[in-house]
Amino acid sequence: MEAKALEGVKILDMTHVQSGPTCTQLLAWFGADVIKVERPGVGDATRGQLRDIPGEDSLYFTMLNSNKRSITLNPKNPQGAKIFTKLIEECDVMVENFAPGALDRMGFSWEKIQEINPKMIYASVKGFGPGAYEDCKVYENVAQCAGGSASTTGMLGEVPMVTGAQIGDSGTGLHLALGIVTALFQRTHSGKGQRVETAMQDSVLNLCRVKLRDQQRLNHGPLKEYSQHGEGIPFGEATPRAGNDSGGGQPGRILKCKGWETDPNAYTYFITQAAVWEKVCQVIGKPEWFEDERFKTPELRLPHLNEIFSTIESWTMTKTKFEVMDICNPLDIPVGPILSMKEIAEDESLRNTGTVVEVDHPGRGKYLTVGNPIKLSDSPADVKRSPLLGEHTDDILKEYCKISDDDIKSLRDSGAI
Ligand code: CAO
Repeated sequence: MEAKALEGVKILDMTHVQSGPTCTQLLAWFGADVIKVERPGVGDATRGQLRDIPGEDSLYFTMLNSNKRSITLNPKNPQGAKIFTKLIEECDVMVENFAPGALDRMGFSWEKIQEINPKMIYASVKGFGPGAYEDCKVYENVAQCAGGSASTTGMLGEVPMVTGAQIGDSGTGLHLALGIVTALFQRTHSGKGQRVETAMQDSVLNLCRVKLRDQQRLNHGPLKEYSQHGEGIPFGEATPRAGNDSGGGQPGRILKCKGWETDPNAYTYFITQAAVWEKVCQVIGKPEWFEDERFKTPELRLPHLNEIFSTIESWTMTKTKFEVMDICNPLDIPVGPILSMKEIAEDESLRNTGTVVEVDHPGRGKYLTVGNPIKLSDSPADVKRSPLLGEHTDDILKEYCKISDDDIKSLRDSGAI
């Protein structure tokens, strides 16, 4: 078998729910040995959440815990604490996303972990960084709101909106994974471990930094590329909700396509990129627009975006979203169909690249999951099903702690595993 990029790296995975598991799943795809520590008899709460098949691990769990091994262990039990200490000695990285202080309450503070293993990289996700809210428990949508995303998402004049993309959870998990591999790299020359911390609020803000850009641009005048400017709606003090306006300097909108009356996803995103303006005029049957004084430059077009896009929409409504793609792509006009999750699940090219993968599970049978979106030519990710609760407890205890079958039995009797 080919060696993987992170082969030999041992991860003590204390994560649960989504943010932490996203991170450790990535590390597992890159070849790390990820040992998921779960509470005996209970496990990660998501195993039982949003179940579609009674009694079986939920898709919520199975889609976030591929390629990991599961050990049940209670570090609060005195014998469990000894095993946990041994695992800290043996591993390179420990990852957790418990509520603030939970690991300290288990008796394993950062200071204690460093004492046990000075080379340990200790990585954690919390909702907020140090400050007024550092003790708060945080879920996805709270992070989206506190990170500035919700105030800038949605339609102008309507309520703030959270997005379907899990930028708070999975976004933070991604940031954490980068922090871990960076710390692993630094350890190769420093010889020391370190602490890696990511706050969900910070990660969300990092992903919507263009909105903080616009906040500062507002001090110097209106944001001319926002539709509201063309509509004569004055700006307030803060970056407004931009609807479906394009985030960059090239105006774009979501437009109806053939079938929109019955299909909620019969839409396309259409960008009137300046460089292809002439082609846009031609393709929508308005070649005269190219000479029209009102539309001559991108700047001149800004106050007329409603007229421009409603005319383009009259054209897109005569085509399916895929026909729009087929016609515009060869002309370099940037468009994108609004794909439903059903269409994504059935998309052949996503299957071919391993981005959408079918996996077989002993309890639930076949299910789809999202594979590694980061493709390494020398370290391809083979997606393996998520582990059953405690499936690898005995193996890991023997391998990492050299414990005999008899001792495993007594550990089990004591509730430590
Ligand atoms: N054995 C024994 N006890 C265990 C255990 C194990 N293997 N694993 C966890 N526990 C215990 C913890 O020690 C903790 O106990 P105490 O509260 O008595 O110290 C308890 O389980 C629950 O931990 P929690 O407070 O983290 O869990 P919660 O369900 O109440 O909160 C969440 C969930 C996500 C809000 C919280 O963990 C959090 O804010 N995490 C940080 C931010 C985060 O990652 N949010 C993303 C959520 S979605 O990805």
